[in-house]
Amino acid sequence: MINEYFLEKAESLKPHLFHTEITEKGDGKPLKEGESVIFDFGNHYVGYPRIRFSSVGHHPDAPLLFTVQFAEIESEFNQNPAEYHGWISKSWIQEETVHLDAIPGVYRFERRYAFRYIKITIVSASNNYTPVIESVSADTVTSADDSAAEEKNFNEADRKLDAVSLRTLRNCMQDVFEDGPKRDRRLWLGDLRLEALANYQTYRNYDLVKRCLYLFAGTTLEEGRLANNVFTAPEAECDFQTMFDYTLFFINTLWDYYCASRDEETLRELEPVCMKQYELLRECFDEQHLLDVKKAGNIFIDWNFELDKQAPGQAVYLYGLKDLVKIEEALGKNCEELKEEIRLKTEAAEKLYDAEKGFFISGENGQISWASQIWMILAGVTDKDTAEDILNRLPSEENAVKMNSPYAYHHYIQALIDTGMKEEAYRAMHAYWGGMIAQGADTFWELYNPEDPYVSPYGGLIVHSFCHAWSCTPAYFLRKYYY
Ligand code: RAM
Repeated sequence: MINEYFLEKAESLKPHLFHTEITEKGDGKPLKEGESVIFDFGNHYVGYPRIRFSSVGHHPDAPLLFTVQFAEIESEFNQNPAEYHGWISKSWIQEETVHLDAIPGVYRFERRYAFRYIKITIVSASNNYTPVIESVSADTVTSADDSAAEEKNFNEADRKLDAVSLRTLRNCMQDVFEDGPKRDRRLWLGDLRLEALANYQTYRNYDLVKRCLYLFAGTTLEEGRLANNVFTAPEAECDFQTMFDYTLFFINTLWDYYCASRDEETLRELEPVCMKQYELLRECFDEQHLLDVKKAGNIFIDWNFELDKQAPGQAVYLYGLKDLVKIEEALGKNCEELKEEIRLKTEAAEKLYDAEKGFFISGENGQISWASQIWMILAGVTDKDTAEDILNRLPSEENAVKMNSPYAYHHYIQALIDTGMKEEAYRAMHAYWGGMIAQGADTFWELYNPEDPYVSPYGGLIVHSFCHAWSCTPAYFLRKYYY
């Protein structure tokens, strides 16, 4: 369903893009067929590259054919695109084979790329000339205003963590808050929520969050259900898929936006969208008030196919509803019914706590996972002491299903902080995100499991995004809780 009024609002909030020109010079060496050269720009960028060629020998009498690969991290070049057979399209692989007819001349890419490294391989020239790469440049873009993020008196390790987080967020801030500028280059609800939180502490581009909220509200599925992501080109249109938890996060994102901006008009206009989601999702529970995962459909929580989603799903529902109460109260509405719903679902959630095991369990097989503990704590199902006890014992619980993404880790850090375990949170944050930095990350990655570096929900690392916005939240934590 398209809501023209909401989409017009979103359109009027289109961001200004800041452009920066970058250039790396070639070494002047003529390149024979089959030879390659890698240009390193020293940091991660998003933009439109161009390559300037000259040649030695006679006047070029045949077009130059060459391949260009763009990599966010250098080890992407070790992955062979031909060996990727995963379920996500290989069209995401950043590789092009192109012709240049007039030399000397410049080849310009119309498509936007995300890269630090650009590798050029000569496929074919002719016997009468040899190409030379004069330079590789790019018109780089972001809607983040670099001058807006406040300088803080960070120690060295925190400065690095913050800088890589900012680079990640900045490069995902384009026409909307993208999930990743390499892939999927679009607006996802779960990602938006975390990007917005980091943005309030850094670039403070409130209008971009507002635009994204209106894009979701302006393009819903039947009955007004929010999709899990929205396309913005050629026209705004939502995807056909939903996720139970992502739908609820619209409520949290709107509330966070209101707290940061105090924009009551937006709160008022989008409140009915939140209520609609509640009306639709409250149907997904059984008579015991427990989440019926079949009715709930897709629940994301983390990129982990082993994970049982019932307990964390139940908790995310409460987490969403608690912010819905705040929205209703801020608008002076009666929310007794909502509070009763929270009471019933909390009672049911409490029953998922297995006193013998000392953990929340999920699903028919009573699975123990990090995600279940974390979400139950975030949803306020436990008291502080129980939360602290759970979080203290969790790392040594061998059988607990672990986390694969910085997205899941974000919630772990938040749960520690909410429980008053700020020091543990600080250490965990440095250990995890610092692990990516130790491997040379200029921007944080979509997936990172230190114990399983090759873990991939897609079937290959070559389609992973290595600048993924949901991993940018150390900047949020550091700035909000530590400085
Ligand atoms: C990935 C996207 C996005 C995430 C979804 C669930 O494909 O990149 O970051 O929100 O999955």
